[in-house]
Amino acid sequence: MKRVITYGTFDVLHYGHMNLLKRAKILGDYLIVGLSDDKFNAIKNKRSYYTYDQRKMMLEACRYVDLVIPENTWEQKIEDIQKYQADVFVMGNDWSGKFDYLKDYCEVIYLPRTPEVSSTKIKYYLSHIGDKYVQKVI
Ligand code: C2G
Repeated sequence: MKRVITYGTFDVLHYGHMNLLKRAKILGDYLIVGLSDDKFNAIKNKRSYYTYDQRKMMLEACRYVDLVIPENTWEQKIEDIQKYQADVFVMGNDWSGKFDYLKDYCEVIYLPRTPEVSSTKIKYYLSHIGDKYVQKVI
């Protein structure tokens, strides 16, 4: 069984996330997602709309995801790769090069990010939807 691992916040799930998860799953047979917990989000200067438990529940409902584990630190990836016997580490290419050190432990693949969509854009659009000048920003 080929095991794939990826990490992220996955707040306000959208088709860019699904596109990443789908392509990551296609690279193997089993997909593990390291989901940033609320404290780690603060370290990443991110504020999720949904809590960790809510984001976890939604990822576990996704057909491409086999296991969700908490992401608490930047440093846990090597230990996770060894613990979960991951063969492939996958991230969107906005992270290109940032995790090349993991090549000593598994294959590292950066997939093209889906253009035009992000949780930030969605949250901005929804919070400004009443503004008569807001353009569809997604
Ligand atoms: N992504 C994508 N296309 C988008 C938006 C996101 O391919 N339009 C990908 C990102 O590249 C990432 C994954 O979806 O691989 C999750 O994105 P985020 O939830 O924004 O995660 P991020 O904040 O990048 O956290 O240790 C790694 C970090 O936890 C990554």
